[in-house]
Amino acid sequence: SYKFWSTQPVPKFDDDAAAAAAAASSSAQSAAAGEVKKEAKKEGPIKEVDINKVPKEPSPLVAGFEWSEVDLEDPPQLDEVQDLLCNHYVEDDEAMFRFNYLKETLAWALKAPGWRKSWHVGVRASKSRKLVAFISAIPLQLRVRDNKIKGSEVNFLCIHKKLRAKRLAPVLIMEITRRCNLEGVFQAIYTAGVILPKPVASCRYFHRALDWEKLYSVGFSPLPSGSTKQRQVIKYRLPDRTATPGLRLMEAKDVDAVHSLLNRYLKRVKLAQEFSKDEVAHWFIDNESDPKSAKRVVWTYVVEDSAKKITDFFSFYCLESSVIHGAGNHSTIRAAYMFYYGTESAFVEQKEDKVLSDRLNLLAKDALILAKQARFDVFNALTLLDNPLFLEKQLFGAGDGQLHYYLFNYRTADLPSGVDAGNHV
Ligand code: YNC
Ligand code: MG
Repeated sequence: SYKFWSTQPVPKFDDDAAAAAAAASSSAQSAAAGEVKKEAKKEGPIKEVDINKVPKEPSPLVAGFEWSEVDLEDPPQLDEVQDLLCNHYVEDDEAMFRFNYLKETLAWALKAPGWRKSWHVGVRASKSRKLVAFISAIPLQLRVRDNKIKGSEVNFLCIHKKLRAKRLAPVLIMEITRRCNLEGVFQAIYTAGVILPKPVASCRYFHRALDWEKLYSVGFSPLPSGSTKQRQVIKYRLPDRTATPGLRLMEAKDVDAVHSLLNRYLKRVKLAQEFSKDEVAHWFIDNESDPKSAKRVVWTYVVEDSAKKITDFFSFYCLESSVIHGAGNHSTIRAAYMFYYGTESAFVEQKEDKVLSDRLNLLAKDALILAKQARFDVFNALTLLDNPLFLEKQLFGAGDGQLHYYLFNYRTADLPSGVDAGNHV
């Protein structure tokens, strides 16, 4: 029924996506689309917003609660956000594991270039001052097919477990919308594990064990019937050293080359962020130089050839999960998430992606080796970008989790089954 979402500028489930695509592509084709029974809806914004009519003040909260911008530059306030998320954020369907963002990861995700404090929105209990809910946005430039959109990415919507099912989420979503609108931003991208009207793409999570025994002992990995623990351990064993010649950690001097390669590589997909050089430096270079540091958030490796040209890069970031009813030795799982990558092999004329597939398998295997060296227990990846070219070969298995991608106030035809979206922390 979607009492809230049916009032918002998002496509309905029965919006005719094929007609939207046809209408977007050419007038000749939209004439053809006219033959389809439903009216062809145009690609683009769903609702025009008059910035002068955007309320200057938030709508009031129920008695006992108040709005509170969170200052993430103030360590105790960053602690409060981490504490809220660590106890109340996303869990798997069986409530066995819950995302546990490091403070460093939160600061990285929420203080991307152009960030503003007014988009880090908290709700506090008036008496105790306790932070009980949060929602955030960061600015970004999106490209949907050939259209560029100045938008935002909304993330970290979280409500304390004791305040659930009280219709507070719509209030938070309308407040972050108001704050985006005030800055002239009328479109947004967001992801969720739940189905809402209406995903533009849907991805599945895949997992590749790095420490199978640990994953088995915390209940993350099953023992397949007909296998033994020892055989599982052997199956996931990795070489000690990486295999790609010229592979090294990305440095500040690589920003131009990675920026060029990343944006060219992303042109191959229909929905992606467009990165500025500042954004490349922010998202790919960690302040922590030691690749084994426990405070490190993101790892980016480049491949430099003998002519000193950067031919490839890949990256992964750290996101731990806490083991909710951890009776055993382990209270957290350290997961590396495949982030962005790019390779000149994508631009080689080739039959059936053979060159690209071989190259990505080499790079992905090195990513697994490096993640293992950085003490990760599992490597996760979604079915997006070119990931399906290496997932099976590198022994990733399909998980239960889905991730749906959504656009706010923007209509476009569906993207082919998820292999076609940008990444998301
Ligand atoms: C969700 N994840 O359907 P209807 S993802 C959006 N995203 O509305 P109540 C959600 N909407 O069906 P609760 C949602 N989950 O009546 C539920 N909803 O139309 C909808 N979990 O509200 C739901 N974090 O307050 C329903 O529900 C309405 O108390 C019900 O709160 C929900 O960050 C939630 O999974 C998720 O903390 C906050 O369960 C709570 O259950 C919780 O009665 C654990 O809400 C943590 C969790 C979500 C992670 C994420 C992306 C959020 C995107 C929000 C949409 C942004 C739109 C763009 C705005 C900017 C526009 C510009 C410009
Ligand atoms: Mg609620």
